[in-house]
Amino acid sequence: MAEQFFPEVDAPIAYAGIDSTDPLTFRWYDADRKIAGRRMADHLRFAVAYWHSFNWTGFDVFGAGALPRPWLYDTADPMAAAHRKMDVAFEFLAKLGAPFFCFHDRDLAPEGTDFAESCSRLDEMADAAATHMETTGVELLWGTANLFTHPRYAAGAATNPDPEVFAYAAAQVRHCLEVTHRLGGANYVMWGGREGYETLLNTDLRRELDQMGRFLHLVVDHKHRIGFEGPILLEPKPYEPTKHQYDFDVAAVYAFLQRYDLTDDVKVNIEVNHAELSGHDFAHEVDYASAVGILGSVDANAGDDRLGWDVDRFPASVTDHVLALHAIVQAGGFTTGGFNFDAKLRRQSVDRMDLFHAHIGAMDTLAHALVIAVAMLDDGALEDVRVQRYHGWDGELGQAILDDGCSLEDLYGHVLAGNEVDAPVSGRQEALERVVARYIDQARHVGP
Ligand code: XUL
Ligand code: CO
Repeated sequence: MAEQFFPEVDAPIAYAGIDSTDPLTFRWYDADRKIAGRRMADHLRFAVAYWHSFNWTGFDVFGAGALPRPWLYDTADPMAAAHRKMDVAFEFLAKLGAPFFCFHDRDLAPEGTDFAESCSRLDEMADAAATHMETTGVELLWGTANLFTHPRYAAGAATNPDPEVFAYAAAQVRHCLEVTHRLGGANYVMWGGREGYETLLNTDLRRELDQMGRFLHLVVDHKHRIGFEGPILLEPKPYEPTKHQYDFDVAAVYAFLQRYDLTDDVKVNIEVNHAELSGHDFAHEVDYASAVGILGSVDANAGDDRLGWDVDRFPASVTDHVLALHAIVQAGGFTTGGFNFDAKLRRQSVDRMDLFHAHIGAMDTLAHALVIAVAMLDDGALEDVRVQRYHGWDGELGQAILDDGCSLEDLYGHVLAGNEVDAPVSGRQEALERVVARYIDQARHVGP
């Protein structure tokens, strides 16, 4: 075995109960514990993101980073560095006890001097990953092609004005999808970071949308051709890097999928910080996706109340996640999806162990939110109130309105006949906020 990068951790991080003061233990995440009919691990399906954790030095737009990632600084032999990075990544995954990882093609293997070399490098690293996966039992939640870093994609990939760039992106996705398939990936993700525009002055928006629809169809066709069973997931984000991204939010993605007849094969990967950038709560995006049947997976992270950009913090607020967990469990939970930590350390977090503290904390945050959400669902704490609030729709008038035979004329007659509206009923928001607060307080009594 290669030299250990995290010698401080000599066994997988264990659950030690909510009173544990050992920072290298879980206080809420108890992988095998059954809750709402499933193991906690199967509800949450945690994944570590290869890019932020192993492929990022900590640089920001104002300066270089200094995170301890020696393989990123020693560029003499890029493939040796890629293997070293992978050894460390799987050491970390195994010691953390995360069941999944996610990658971009370029995270695993550096781009070569031409496309063929890029492919062979990725194949070599995929073979190495397969061996690591076998040894550790770690699985692949999803793979994705990086269609945004290289300057060739400055004006977009699928939406590029140059069809040669479209072709290049298609070739790259074809290869990455096959690698993802070979590694047993449960999903394939596409984040359209540069699929949008900087200015409408030079943009044919209608044409770009058609190109994106065409691209997605090519990907879906290929997925069927090779027998990849997981869904293709689009990842909504309103802007950054571009001024406007077409996959703005879940609603925009759903409209796009309907227009191009892709709702059978494509779902969404919802990222918390992206939801916030689009002006929504994370729970809104989850609820919307669930309502229209395209909830796929989640990129778990957190924004910052006062910073209007994609800061990708590790999630630390239980309260912020309770409603989203409630919606996910209520929707039947993840099928192929999971919680991928698309989150990065702060630039000053330069101790090796910070990566453990970040992930352990994030896993506990979501496990804690899961426990609260399940308790509320078990008691119908919110659901009973919701059912009651809409009960009129189960009655005679509600059913008649929903019936195709009902006209505006009928309703005019109904009201004219003297059916005045009763006094408005309270929406009870503050009372419900108290209910949620009570479940949060009481979680330590219900477990885990
Ligand atoms: C960027 C982002 C990406 C995608 C995968 O904001 O979230 O890391 O998750 O390309
Ligand atoms: Co993401």
